[in-house]
Amino acid sequence: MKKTCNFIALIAGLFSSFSALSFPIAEQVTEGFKVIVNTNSNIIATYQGNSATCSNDLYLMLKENGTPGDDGDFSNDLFIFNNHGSQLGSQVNLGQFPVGTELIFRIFVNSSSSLYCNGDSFYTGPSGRNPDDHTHARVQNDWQPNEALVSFEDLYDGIPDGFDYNDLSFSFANVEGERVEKPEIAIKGGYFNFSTLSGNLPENQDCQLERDYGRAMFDELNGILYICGPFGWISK
Ligand SMILES: [Ca+2]
Ligand SMILES: [Ca+2]
Repeated sequence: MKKTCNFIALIAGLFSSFSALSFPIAEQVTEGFKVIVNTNSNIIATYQGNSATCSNDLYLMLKENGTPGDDGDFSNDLFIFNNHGSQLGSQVNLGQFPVGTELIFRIFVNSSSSLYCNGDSFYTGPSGRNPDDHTHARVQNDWQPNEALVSFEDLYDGIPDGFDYNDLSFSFANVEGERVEKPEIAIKGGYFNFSTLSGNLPENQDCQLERDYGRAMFDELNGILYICGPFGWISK
C-alpha cells in the first residue's frame, strides 16, 4: 500500500512539475507594463494556460459605450477566459481599436477556491491600480513574432507563494507592452545643490521619520555626503 502511495505521489509530483513548465510566463522586468494597440487589425486573445490554485476570470475593461477604459462598472466589461474553465489555445476576438489605445485587462479572483483567493480584482499596468499597490501582470513584447504575452499573479501582496505570475497567461498579436515611465527630475545644464554643513554633523532630528529617508546633506569642509535612511544618517 505504501509503495502504491509513493508511486501515486511520484506521478502527481511529475505531473505538477510538467504542468508548471508546460505553459509560458512572460519574462521578468515587464511587470507593470501597459498593453497598447499598435495596428488597426482585430485583436485576438489566445489562452496560454496557468498553474493557479485560484479560479480567475479575465476581462477586458470597457466603458458603458463599449470603448476600452475603466468606468468603475465591472458589469459592462468583456469576459474573455477563465483559467480553469477555458480550453488551452482557445481564442476570443476583442475587436478593433484605434492605434495607441491602452487595453486594460483585469482578473477577478473567485473567492471559493482557497483561503488565499480573496475575491480581489487585479489589473495590467502600474501598481497603483491594484488594491495591494503591487504590480500583478507582466507584458512581454515579441514573445512570438508580433505577438505579446501577458501573465497575471492572483495573490494579494503575493501571500503566501510570492509573485511568480503563473496564474493566467494569454497572448495576442497587434499589441505591444509599454513601460510605464516613473517621474524624474532632470536639471539639464544645471545642478542640484545640497545644503552644506561646514564641518558639522547633520542633526539627528532631521532623520527620524520615514518621510525623511533619502534626504541628503554635504559637508563641504571634509568632503562627506550624508544620506538619511532607516538607521539614521549614513555617510560616504
Ligand atoms: Ca467597465
Ligand atoms: Ca502565483
